[in-house]
Amino acid sequence: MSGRRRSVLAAAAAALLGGVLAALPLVPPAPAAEERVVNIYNWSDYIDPKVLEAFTRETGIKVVYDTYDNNEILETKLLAGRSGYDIVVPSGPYLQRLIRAGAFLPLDKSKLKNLGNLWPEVTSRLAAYDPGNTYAVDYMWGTTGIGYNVAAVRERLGPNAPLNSWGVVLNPASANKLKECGIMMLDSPEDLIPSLLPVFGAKADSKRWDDLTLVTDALYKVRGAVRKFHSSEYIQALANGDICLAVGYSGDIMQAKRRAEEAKNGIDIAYVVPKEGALMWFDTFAIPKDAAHPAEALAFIDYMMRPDVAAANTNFVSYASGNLAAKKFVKPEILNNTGIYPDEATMQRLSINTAWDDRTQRFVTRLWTRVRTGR
Ligand code: N2P
Repeated sequence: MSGRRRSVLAAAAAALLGGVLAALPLVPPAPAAEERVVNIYNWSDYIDPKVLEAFTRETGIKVVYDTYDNNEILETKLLAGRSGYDIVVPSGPYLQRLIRAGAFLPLDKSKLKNLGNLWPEVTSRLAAYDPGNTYAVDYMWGTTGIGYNVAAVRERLGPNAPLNSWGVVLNPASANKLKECGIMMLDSPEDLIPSLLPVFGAKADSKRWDDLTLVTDALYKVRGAVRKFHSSEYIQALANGDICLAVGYSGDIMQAKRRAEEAKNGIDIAYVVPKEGALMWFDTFAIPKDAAHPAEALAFIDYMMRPDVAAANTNFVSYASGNLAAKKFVKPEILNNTGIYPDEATMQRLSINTAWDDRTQRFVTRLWTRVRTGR
Protein backbone atom coordinates (compact mmCIF):
# COMPACT_ATOMS: atom_id res chain seq x y z
CA MET A 1 0.00 0.00 0.00
CA SER A 2 1.45 3.40 -0.98
CA GLY A 3 2.12 6.06 1.64
CA ARG A 4 -0.44 8.33 0.10
CA ARG A 5 -3.12 5.68 0.09
CA ARG A 6 -2.38 4.85 3.74
CA SER A 7 -2.73 8.47 4.78
CA VAL A 8 -6.06 8.81 2.95
CA LEU A 9 -7.37 5.75 4.79
CA ALA A 10 -6.05 7.08 8.12
CA ALA A 11 -7.76 10.40 7.50
CA ALA A 12 -11.01 8.63 6.63
CA ALA A 13 -10.77 6.48 9.77
CA ALA A 14 -10.05 9.54 11.91
CA ALA A 15 -13.03 11.35 10.41
CA LEU A 16 -15.23 8.34 11.02
CA LEU A 17 -14.08 8.01 14.63
CA GLY A 18 -14.55 11.73 15.17
CA GLY A 19 -18.08 11.43 13.85
CA VAL A 20 -18.78 8.49 16.15
CA LEU A 21 -17.38 10.35 19.14
CA ALA A 22 -19.37 13.43 18.30
CA ALA A 23 -22.52 11.32 18.11
CA LEU A 24 -21.92 9.79 21.54
CA PRO A 25 -24.10 11.43 24.18
CA LEU A 26 -22.41 13.06 27.12
CA VAL A 27 -24.94 11.58 29.58
CA PRO A 28 -25.15 7.83 30.19
CA PRO A 29 -27.69 6.11 27.96
CA ALA A 30 -31.25 5.84 29.31
CA PRO A 31 -32.06 2.39 30.70
CA ALA A 32 -33.50 0.05 28.11
CA ALA A 33 -37.26 -0.52 28.30
CA GLU A 34 -36.80 -3.96 29.85
CA GLU A 35 -35.08 -2.38 32.85
CA ARG A 36 -38.19 -0.51 33.95
CA VAL A 37 -39.27 -1.73 37.37
CA VAL A 38 -42.03 -1.27 39.95
CA ASN A 39 -41.57 -2.18 43.62
CA ILE A 40 -44.80 -3.37 45.18
CA TYR A 41 -45.63 -3.94 48.83
CA ASN A 42 -48.99 -5.70 49.17
CA TRP A 43 -50.87 -7.88 51.64
CA SER A 44 -49.99 -11.58 51.55
CA ASP A 45 -52.29 -13.96 49.61
CA TYR A 46 -53.76 -11.02 47.77
CA ILE A 47 -53.01 -11.37 44.06
CA ASP A 48 -53.05 -13.85 41.22
CA PRO A 49 -49.34 -14.38 40.39
CA LYS A 50 -50.30 -14.82 36.73
CA VAL A 51 -51.46 -11.20 36.69
CA LEU A 52 -47.98 -10.03 37.66
CA GLU A 53 -46.41 -12.14 34.90
CA ALA A 54 -48.88 -10.79 32.34
CA PHE A 55 -48.22 -7.21 33.44
CA THR A 56 -44.48 -7.63 32.83
CA ARG A 57 -45.09 -9.37 29.51
CA GLU A 58 -47.39 -6.64 28.28
CA THR A 59 -45.58 -3.56 29.59
CA GLY A 60 -41.95 -4.64 29.89
CA ILE A 61 -42.01 -3.41 33.50
CA LYS A 62 -40.39 -5.80 35.94
CA VAL A 63 -42.23 -6.37 39.24
CA VAL A 64 -40.42 -6.68 42.57
CA TYR A 65 -43.05 -7.92 45.01
CA ASP A 66 -42.98 -8.00 48.84
CA THR A 67 -45.80 -8.77 51.26
CA TYR A 68 -47.00 -7.89 54.76
CA ASP A 69 -49.98 -8.95 56.80
CA ASN A 70 -50.89 -5.93 58.86
CA ASN A 71 -51.23 -2.21 58.49
CA GLU A 72 -48.90 -1.32 61.35
CA ILE A 73 -45.89 -2.80 59.57
CA LEU A 74 -46.72 -0.79 56.48
CA GLU A 75 -47.30 2.40 58.45
CA THR A 76 -44.00 2.09 60.32
CA LYS A 77 -42.09 1.65 57.06
CA LEU A 78 -43.79 4.54 55.32
CA LEU A 79 -43.36 6.93 58.24
CA ALA A 80 -39.67 6.06 58.45
CA GLY A 81 -39.35 7.13 54.77
CA ARG A 82 -37.30 5.60 51.95
CA SER A 83 -39.36 2.44 52.05
CA GLY A 84 -38.16 1.65 48.52
CA TYR A 85 -41.73 0.90 47.42
CA ASP A 86 -43.62 2.42 44.49
CA ILE A 87 -47.01 0.93 45.39
CA VAL A 88 -48.49 0.11 48.80
CA VAL A 89 -51.94 -1.11 49.81
CA PRO A 90 -53.16 0.47 53.08
CA SER A 91 -56.66 -0.12 54.47
CA GLY A 92 -59.00 2.87 54.88
CA PRO A 93 -58.11 4.22 58.35
CA TYR A 94 -54.39 3.78 57.69
CA LEU A 95 -54.74 5.45 54.33
CA GLN A 96 -56.38 8.32 56.20
CA ARG A 97 -53.60 8.57 58.80
CA LEU A 98 -50.86 8.31 56.20
CA ILE A 99 -52.44 10.96 53.95
CA ARG A 100 -52.45 13.31 56.94
CA ALA A 101 -48.78 12.51 57.50
CA GLY A 102 -48.05 13.49 53.88
CA ALA A 103 -46.91 9.98 52.95
CA PHE A 104 -48.35 9.80 49.40
CA LEU A 105 -48.17 11.37 45.96
CA PRO A 106 -51.48 12.56 44.53
CA LEU A 107 -52.52 10.23 41.71
CA ASP A 108 -52.05 11.65 38.22
CA LYS A 109 -55.50 10.64 37.00
CA SER A 110 -54.67 11.57 33.40
CA LYS A 111 -52.56 8.38 33.41
CA LEU A 112 -55.39 6.20 34.74
CA LYS A 113 -57.57 5.53 31.71
CA ASN A 114 -59.32 2.63 33.45
CA LEU A 115 -60.56 4.78 36.32
CA GLY A 116 -64.11 4.66 34.93
CA ASN A 117 -64.27 0.92 35.68
CA LEU A 118 -64.29 1.49 39.44
CA TRP A 119 -67.40 0.91 41.51
CA PRO A 120 -68.87 4.35 42.28
CA GLU A 121 -70.32 3.23 45.62
CA VAL A 122 -66.97 1.86 46.76
CA THR A 123 -65.17 4.97 45.52
CA SER A 124 -67.54 7.26 47.40
CA ARG A 125 -67.14 5.23 50.60
CA LEU A 126 -63.37 5.55 50.21
CA ALA A 127 -63.70 9.32 50.11
CA ALA A 128 -64.32 9.15 53.88
CA TYR A 129 -60.62 8.33 54.19
CA ASP A 130 -59.28 10.13 51.14
CA PRO A 131 -61.37 13.26 50.47
CA GLY A 132 -61.83 13.76 46.73
CA ASN A 133 -60.23 10.35 46.08
CA THR A 134 -56.97 12.18 45.54
CA TYR A 135 -54.39 9.65 46.66
CA ALA A 136 -55.82 6.17 46.29
CA VAL A 137 -58.06 3.81 44.35
CA ASP A 138 -59.75 0.75 45.78
CA TYR A 139 -58.22 -2.65 45.08
CA MET A 140 -60.34 -5.07 47.12
CA TRP A 141 -62.82 -4.80 49.93
CA GLY A 142 -64.13 -7.31 52.40
CA THR A 143 -65.20 -8.07 55.92
CA THR A 144 -63.75 -9.37 59.16
CA GLY A 145 -65.64 -12.33 60.57
CA ILE A 146 -65.34 -15.94 61.73
CA GLY A 147 -64.10 -18.96 59.81
CA TYR A 148 -65.11 -22.38 61.09
CA ASN A 149 -64.14 -25.96 60.58
CA VAL A 150 -67.83 -26.76 60.78
CA ALA A 151 -67.65 -30.41 61.86
CA ALA A 152 -64.94 -29.85 64.48
CA VAL A 153 -66.80 -26.93 66.05
CA ARG A 154 -70.18 -28.68 65.99
CA GLU A 155 -68.65 -31.72 67.63
CA ARG A 156 -67.50 -29.59 70.57
CA LEU A 157 -70.34 -27.08 70.87
CA GLY A 158 -73.20 -29.40 69.95
CA PRO A 159 -75.03 -29.85 66.66
CA ASN A 160 -77.45 -26.98 67.21
CA ALA A 161 -75.10 -24.36 68.64
CA PRO A 162 -75.62 -21.09 66.75
CA LEU A 163 -72.38 -20.26 64.96
CA ASN A 164 -73.54 -16.86 63.74
CA SER A 165 -72.52 -14.96 66.87
CA TRP A 166 -69.35 -13.43 68.27
CA GLY A 167 -70.40 -15.19 71.49
CA VAL A 168 -68.77 -18.35 70.13
CA VAL A 169 -65.36 -16.78 70.76
CA LEU A 170 -66.16 -14.12 73.37
CA ASN A 171 -68.00 -16.37 75.78
CA PRO A 172 -65.22 -18.02 77.86
CA ALA A 173 -67.16 -21.29 78.28
CA SER A 174 -67.54 -21.61 74.52
CA ALA A 175 -63.99 -20.48 73.69
CA ASN A 176 -62.58 -22.97 76.21
CA LYS A 177 -64.46 -25.81 74.54
CA LEU A 178 -62.70 -24.91 71.29
CA LYS A 179 -59.29 -24.32 72.80
CA GLU A 180 -58.00 -27.78 72.11
CA CYS A 181 -59.14 -27.88 68.48
CA GLY A 182 -57.50 -24.50 67.99
CA ILE A 183 -58.49 -20.82 67.81
CA MET A 184 -56.52 -18.14 65.98
CA MET A 185 -57.30 -14.45 65.84
CA LEU A 186 -56.02 -11.62 63.68
CA ASP A 187 -53.18 -9.75 65.33
CA SER A 188 -54.94 -6.55 64.46
CA PRO A 189 -56.68 -4.28 66.96
CA GLU A 190 -57.93 -2.07 64.13
CA ASP A 191 -59.96 -5.02 62.83
CA LEU A 192 -60.95 -6.73 66.07
CA ILE A 193 -62.00 -3.69 68.08
CA PRO A 194 -64.39 -2.11 65.53
CA SER A 195 -65.80 -5.54 64.66
CA LEU A 196 -66.59 -6.30 68.29
CA LEU A 197 -67.74 -2.89 69.53
CA PRO A 198 -71.36 -3.49 68.39
CA VAL A 199 -71.46 -6.58 70.62
CA PHE A 200 -71.17 -4.16 73.54
CA GLY A 201 -73.78 -1.78 72.23
CA ALA A 202 -71.24 0.73 70.94
CA LYS A 203 -70.72 2.01 67.42
CA ALA A 204 -68.00 0.30 65.39
CA ASP A 205 -66.39 3.67 64.93
CA SER A 206 -66.52 4.66 68.61
CA LYS A 207 -63.41 6.45 69.79
CA ARG A 208 -64.40 6.40 73.46
CA TRP A 209 -61.67 4.81 75.51
CA ASP A 210 -64.23 3.14 77.79
CA ASP A 211 -65.79 1.43 74.79
CA LEU A 212 -62.44 0.29 73.40
CA THR A 213 -61.56 -1.13 76.79
CA LEU A 214 -64.79 -3.14 76.95
CA VAL A 215 -63.67 -5.05 73.88
CA THR A 216 -60.12 -5.70 74.97
CA ASP A 217 -61.27 -6.72 78.47
CA ALA A 218 -63.52 -9.32 76.86
CA LEU A 219 -60.67 -10.55 74.66
CA TYR A 220 -58.38 -10.63 77.67
CA LYS A 221 -60.76 -13.09 79.35
CA VAL A 222 -60.55 -15.54 76.45
CA ARG A 223 -56.92 -14.99 75.48
CA GLY A 224 -55.93 -18.23 77.20
CA ALA A 225 -58.06 -20.14 74.70
CA VAL A 226 -56.41 -18.48 71.69
CA ARG A 227 -53.55 -20.47 70.27
CA LYS A 228 -52.10 -17.57 68.35
CA PHE A 229 -52.74 -14.00 67.34
CA HIS A 230 -51.52 -13.85 63.76
CA SER A 231 -52.86 -12.25 60.61
CA SER A 232 -52.07 -14.77 57.87
CA GLU A 233 -51.09 -18.18 59.25
CA TYR A 234 -54.72 -19.09 59.88
CA ILE A 235 -55.36 -19.73 56.18
CA GLN A 236 -53.24 -22.85 56.01
CA ALA A 237 -54.01 -23.83 59.62
CA LEU A 238 -57.76 -23.86 58.91
CA ALA A 239 -57.27 -25.62 55.58
CA ASN A 240 -55.35 -28.52 57.03
CA GLY A 241 -57.33 -28.90 60.23
CA ASP A 242 -54.73 -27.54 62.67
CA ILE A 243 -57.28 -25.09 64.01
CA CYS A 244 -61.08 -25.13 64.06
CA LEU A 245 -61.83 -21.42 64.31
CA ALA A 246 -60.24 -18.26 62.97
CA VAL A 247 -61.27 -14.67 63.42
CA GLY A 248 -60.04 -13.49 60.07
CA TYR A 249 -60.64 -11.80 56.74
CA SER A 250 -63.45 -12.98 54.45
CA GLY A 251 -61.37 -13.88 51.38
CA ASP A 252 -58.60 -15.52 53.40
CA ILE A 253 -61.15 -17.87 54.94
CA MET A 254 -62.56 -18.59 51.49
CA GLN A 255 -59.02 -19.37 50.35
CA ALA A 256 -58.71 -21.80 53.27
CA LYS A 257 -61.96 -23.41 52.16
CA ARG A 258 -60.69 -23.80 48.62
CA ARG A 259 -57.34 -25.20 49.77
CA ALA A 260 -59.16 -27.84 51.85
CA GLU A 261 -61.36 -28.74 48.88
CA GLU A 262 -58.33 -29.03 46.61
CA ALA A 263 -56.55 -31.21 49.16
CA LYS A 264 -59.73 -33.38 49.36
CA ASN A 265 -59.10 -33.71 53.09
CA GLY A 266 -62.79 -33.71 53.99
CA ILE A 267 -62.58 -30.46 55.95
CA ASP A 268 -65.55 -28.19 55.38
CA ILE A 269 -64.91 -24.55 56.17
CA ALA A 270 -67.57 -21.86 56.46
CA TYR A 271 -67.33 -18.09 56.81
CA VAL A 272 -69.80 -16.13 58.91
CA VAL A 273 -70.50 -12.43 59.36
CA PRO A 274 -71.89 -12.62 62.93
CA LYS A 275 -75.40 -11.38 63.60
CA GLU A 276 -74.14 -8.62 65.91
CA GLY A 277 -72.30 -7.09 62.96
CA ALA A 278 -68.78 -6.85 61.62
CA LEU A 279 -66.32 -4.56 59.98
CA MET A 280 -66.26 -3.77 56.29
CA TRP A 281 -62.89 -2.54 55.06
CA PHE A 282 -61.29 -1.25 51.87
CA ASP A 283 -57.71 -1.83 50.73
CA THR A 284 -56.29 0.72 48.35
CA PHE A 285 -53.42 1.33 45.96
CA ALA A 286 -51.35 4.39 46.81
CA ILE A 287 -47.93 5.70 45.73
CA PRO A 288 -45.45 6.69 48.46
CA LYS A 289 -44.23 10.25 48.20
CA ASP A 290 -40.61 9.21 47.67
CA ALA A 291 -41.38 6.46 45.12
CA ALA A 292 -38.53 6.13 42.63
CA HIS A 293 -40.81 4.86 39.84
CA PRO A 294 -44.08 6.80 39.93
CA ALA A 295 -44.74 6.37 36.19
CA GLU A 296 -44.41 2.60 36.49
CA ALA A 297 -46.60 2.68 39.61
CA LEU A 298 -49.35 4.46 37.67
CA ALA A 299 -49.00 1.97 34.83
CA PHE A 300 -49.43 -0.85 37.34
CA ILE A 301 -52.48 0.71 39.01
CA ASP A 302 -54.07 1.30 35.61
CA TYR A 303 -53.41 -2.29 34.58
CA MET A 304 -55.00 -3.55 37.79
CA MET A 305 -58.14 -1.59 36.99
CA ARG A 306 -58.67 -3.42 33.70
CA PRO A 307 -61.92 -5.38 34.19
CA ASP A 308 -60.45 -8.73 33.12
CA VAL A 309 -57.39 -8.24 35.34
CA ALA A 310 -59.40 -7.13 38.37
CA ALA A 311 -61.67 -10.15 37.91
CA ALA A 312 -58.71 -12.53 37.61
CA ASN A 313 -57.49 -11.31 40.99
CA THR A 314 -60.90 -11.61 42.61
CA ASN A 315 -61.35 -15.11 41.18
CA PHE A 316 -57.98 -16.07 42.63
CA VAL A 317 -58.11 -14.47 46.09
CA SER A 318 -61.88 -14.57 46.79
CA TYR A 319 -62.15 -10.92 47.79
CA ALA A 320 -64.67 -8.51 46.28
CA SER A 321 -63.10 -6.17 43.75
CA GLY A 322 -63.52 -2.40 43.89
CA ASN A 323 -64.07 -2.64 40.15
CA LEU A 324 -67.68 -2.67 38.95
CA ALA A 325 -66.83 -3.47 35.31
CA ALA A 326 -64.96 -6.58 36.53
CA LYS A 327 -68.15 -8.16 37.83
CA LYS A 328 -69.09 -9.68 34.49
CA PHE A 329 -65.81 -11.64 34.49
CA VAL A 330 -66.07 -12.82 38.11
CA LYS A 331 -66.98 -16.49 38.49
CA PRO A 332 -70.65 -16.94 39.50
CA GLU A 333 -69.73 -18.99 42.57
CA ILE A 334 -67.73 -16.00 43.87
CA LEU A 335 -70.21 -13.33 42.84
CA ASN A 336 -73.08 -15.23 44.45
CA ASN A 337 -71.20 -16.01 47.65
CA THR A 338 -72.57 -13.56 50.23
CA GLY A 339 -69.44 -14.05 52.34
CA ILE A 340 -67.51 -12.37 49.50
CA TYR A 341 -70.06 -10.07 47.85
CA PRO A 342 -72.44 -9.42 50.79
CA ASP A 343 -76.18 -9.29 50.07
CA GLU A 344 -78.37 -6.44 51.34
CA ALA A 345 -79.22 -8.20 54.61
CA THR A 346 -75.52 -8.73 55.39
CA MET A 347 -74.68 -5.17 54.32
CA GLN A 348 -77.04 -3.89 57.00
CA ARG A 349 -74.85 -5.51 59.64
CA LEU A 350 -71.58 -4.08 58.33
CA SER A 351 -69.92 -0.93 59.63
CA ILE A 352 -66.86 1.02 58.67
CA ASN A 353 -64.31 2.66 60.94
CA THR A 354 -62.15 5.74 60.62
CA ALA A 355 -58.67 6.45 61.95
CA TRP A 356 -57.87 6.84 65.62
CA ASP A 357 -55.98 9.96 66.60
CA ASP A 358 -52.38 9.41 67.70
CA ARG A 359 -53.16 9.40 71.41
CA THR A 360 -55.95 6.86 70.98
CA GLN A 361 -53.75 4.80 68.69
CA ARG A 362 -51.13 4.60 71.44
CA PHE A 363 -53.82 3.73 73.97
CA VAL A 364 -55.06 0.93 71.71
CA THR A 365 -51.53 -0.38 71.27
CA ARG A 366 -51.25 -0.68 75.06
CA LEU A 367 -54.63 -2.41 75.31
CA TRP A 368 -53.67 -4.79 72.55
CA THR A 369 -50.31 -5.65 74.08
CA ARG A 370 -52.18 -6.67 77.20
CA VAL A 371 -54.46 -8.96 75.16
CA ARG A 372 -51.55 -10.50 73.27
CA THR A 373 -49.08 -10.95 76.07
CA GLY A 374 -51.26 -10.97 79.20
CA ARG A 375 -49.31 -8.02 80.64
C1 N2P B 1 -55.14 -10.45 52.52
C2 N2P B 1 -55.79 -9.76 53.64
C3 N2P B 1 -56.27 -8.43 53.24
C4 N2P B 1 -57.32 -7.92 54.10
N1 N2P B 1 -54.56 -11.67 52.92
C5 N2P B 1 -56.91 -6.88 55.05
N2 N2P B 1 -57.56 -5.69 54.90
